[in-house]
Amino acid sequence: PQGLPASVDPELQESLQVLKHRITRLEGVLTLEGKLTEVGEKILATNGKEVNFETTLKACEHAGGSIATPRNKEENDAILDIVKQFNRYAYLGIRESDVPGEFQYLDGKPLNYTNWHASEPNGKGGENCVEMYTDGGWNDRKCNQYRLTICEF
Ligand code: 291
Ligand code: CA
Repeated sequence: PQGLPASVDPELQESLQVLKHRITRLEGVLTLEGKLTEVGEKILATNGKEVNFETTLKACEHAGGSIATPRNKEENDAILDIVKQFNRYAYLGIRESDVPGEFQYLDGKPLNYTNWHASEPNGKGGENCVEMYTDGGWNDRKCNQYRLTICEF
């Protein structure tokens, strides 16, 4: 019925519908339990643990995802909801580049959305990671702090 060529086997189509329905129900249950937040095509999740930046990267990768990276206001707000629920700052998937004071995504691409807290970033090369405050603002910060793990999938 949706997005599939008419040539696809009707029984296969029916199976897909059933699977989609079951996934939607699972997402509902996990959202209700506060274990999952959906924002656009992205799923955000936390394990409630506070670890340093490197450990956050590994935990998210191990789970099959990556560290939460807000790419627009909607995503920033969704991450903020989790930060506020746990009342803990969280590291984001953003790092300082080779140019002190310039930050980039983990793949090296330039940021196309920012939400720096007033007078941030101020580390001038000495604070290479970025944390989200409980008001959603960003602060460059050393990478060795214990911060709430939030992953995206
Ligand atoms: C101040 C601001 C932030 C900065 C932070 C850290 C604290 O926030 O200047 O921009 O990232 O200090 O330098 O690091 C230590 N060692 O205290 C206040 C929040 C703690
Ligand atoms: Ca700072």
